[in-house]
Amino acid sequence: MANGLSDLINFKKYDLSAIGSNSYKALVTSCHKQIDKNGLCLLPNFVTDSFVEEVIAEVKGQEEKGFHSESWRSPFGNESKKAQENPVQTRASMTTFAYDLLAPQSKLRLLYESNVFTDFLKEILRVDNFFKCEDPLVSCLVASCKDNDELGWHYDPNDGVVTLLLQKADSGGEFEFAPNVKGVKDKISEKELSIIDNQDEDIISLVQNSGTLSIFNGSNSLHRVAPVAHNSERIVAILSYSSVPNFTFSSRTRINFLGRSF
Ligand SMILES: O=C(O)CCC(=O)C(=O)O
Repeated sequence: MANGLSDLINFKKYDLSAIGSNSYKALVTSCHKQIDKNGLCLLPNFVTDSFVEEVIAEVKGQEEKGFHSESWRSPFGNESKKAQENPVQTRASMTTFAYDLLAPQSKLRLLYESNVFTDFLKEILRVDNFFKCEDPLVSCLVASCKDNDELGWHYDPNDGVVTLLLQKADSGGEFEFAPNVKGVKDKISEKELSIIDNQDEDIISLVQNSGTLSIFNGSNSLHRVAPVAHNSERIVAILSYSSVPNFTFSSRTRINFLGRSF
């Protein structure tokens, strides 16, 4: 598979086939430095131009199969003690395209299914157990935000989220991150409230262009995708992993994300 990977990954910058080489080790070290500093690592131009063009065309070619949803949730997690303390909610509004819409030879599917790529992520995240999911719908989905769509401030239930930006919005749609602000688990801080209110000076607005791979630990860091404005569109692939092999999501999660369970 390593040969085929050069059609997917920009090997000039990120030669994942050279495992064990000095350049590979330097890449891993630089990713660790980024994660240690802010809880996230950005790899610009990670995939080839043809990857981006083909996957966007693939999704655009079946626009009517996308599932648009709008929901409100506690940024702290609906089941958390913090959610009981304060009823504040943030909005998630987007159109999602399920994994089973990707063709067998889709470059996005081939990247997700590549063991070389999974091993690379595992090394960046420094975890012992890291597996791609076996979910036919949610494993690797594409999310489009346009016309005031957004993914409001939230913590993730787990670390190790991986996204690949396919298209940047012309206006809005920035990925914003407030590193390591969770603090005391059961008590909301002024800091968290000022972030959710978009007032905090420690919010980092990240530079992501099409082809940027982002790997982040979002369970301790509030983050969001700001509302997309002026008829533009942001398109991102969201890749899911698990600490156990053969993981599939519940039907409830599938229905929430994609409007169907099979
Ligand atoms: O769409 C993105 O870039 C971020 C996705 C995100 O925040 C998440 O999956 O938790």
